[in-house]
Amino acid sequence: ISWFTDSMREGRPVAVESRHLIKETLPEASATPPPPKATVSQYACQRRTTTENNNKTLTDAFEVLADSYELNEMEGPCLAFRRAVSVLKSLPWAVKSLETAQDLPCLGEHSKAVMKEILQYGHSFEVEKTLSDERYQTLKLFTSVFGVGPKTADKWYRRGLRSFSEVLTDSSIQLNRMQQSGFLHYGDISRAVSKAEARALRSIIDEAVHVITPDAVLALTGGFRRGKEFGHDVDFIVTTPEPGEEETLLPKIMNRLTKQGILLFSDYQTSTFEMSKLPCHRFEAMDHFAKCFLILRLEASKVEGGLHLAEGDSRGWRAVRVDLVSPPMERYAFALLGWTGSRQFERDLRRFARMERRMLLDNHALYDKTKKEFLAATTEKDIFAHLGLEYIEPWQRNA
Ligand code: DCT
Ligand code: MG
Repeated sequence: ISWFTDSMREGRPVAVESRHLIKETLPEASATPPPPKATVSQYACQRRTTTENNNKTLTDAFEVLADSYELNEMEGPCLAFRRAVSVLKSLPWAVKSLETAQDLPCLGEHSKAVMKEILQYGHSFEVEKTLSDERYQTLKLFTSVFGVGPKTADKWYRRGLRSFSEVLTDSSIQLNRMQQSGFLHYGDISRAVSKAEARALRSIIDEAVHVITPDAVLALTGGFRRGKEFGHDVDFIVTTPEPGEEETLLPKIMNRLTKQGILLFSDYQTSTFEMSKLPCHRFEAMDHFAKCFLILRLEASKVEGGLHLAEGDSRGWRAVRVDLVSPPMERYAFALLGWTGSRQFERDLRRFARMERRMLLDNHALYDKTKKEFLAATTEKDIFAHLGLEYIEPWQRNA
């Protein structure tokens, strides 16, 4: 019948569009078609996931286990729980029983067992155990510091350190510049950034970049572009139509922010991007564009409705994490798609491209392995079209 697409016949679930079937055109044999079941795709890039989460109890629990596996460098089980989380976040309904979750993709034995416990008793023994585990608690605490990753956290833990004060008073520990700033501004940068604060930062960066190049392009990306109310940082893409000029843009912006007295920390990474080195066949955590990781001083007077501060905090300013990335203009669409996220949405876009289309997608380009050529794109819509995917709006990419 007509709503069965090719990939459904092959057993691969795809998002199904409801079509108006004209009765007369249906052949006799299919007079009683099976009820069209709303198939949920195994790929986040074929699902629409808003910020509204109808299964928060379950996803919070799964995220604890995913984080725990990640901290123990067990990639497989970590990814399995991340995928399960993502599927649950996409549902317009709350899972109330195992039966209703039966046909959902990406739910394995383990996640179903945890789900069963939560649905039955309201909590999961394994999740509770993880949350009270000393190693989990300590690694979570240490990795919450800007500049401290799982490796460093584990090193400190194995040295017997359990608290910030123990780390800071241990004379054998040499904190790098990023970690020093991480500790210095810990209170502020572990506090969520509000949408109003993100807007204020946008104005500050916008002013800076346009003083430098009037035809500069600035885009808010990351969680705020996806419509989130709060984020852990604010992500921007800045570029200019003048080829090569984007390479000097970030140092110039940082210079200006320094002169304004609002640059509290910066880690600048020059571009290592070369089109001739593409396509990249192995997975890389970071793209090759010029970028900087900043901590900025944001004044209350710049934020509509005031700063998102703890009660009783009357400093009149706060520190905020800001990331700037500067791709060449002709790579803009790929960078924008990559930096908009979510991480799971990006993972599944790349996986879908590779598994279903024999294409390689990253923040730089899209490569067709069959045609042995790069596919050009000036907008995100072009990239979705090349992949044969329905366009998903940024606010529907909260996978
Ligand atoms: N990203 C990427 N490569 C990385 C890290 C991130 O392409 N190595 C993308 C995916 C999401 C986006 O950049 C922004 O990253 P985050 O700020 O970490 O995520 P977020 O979705 O903006 O979350 P938050 O709201 O907490 O900042
Ligand atoms: Mg972000």
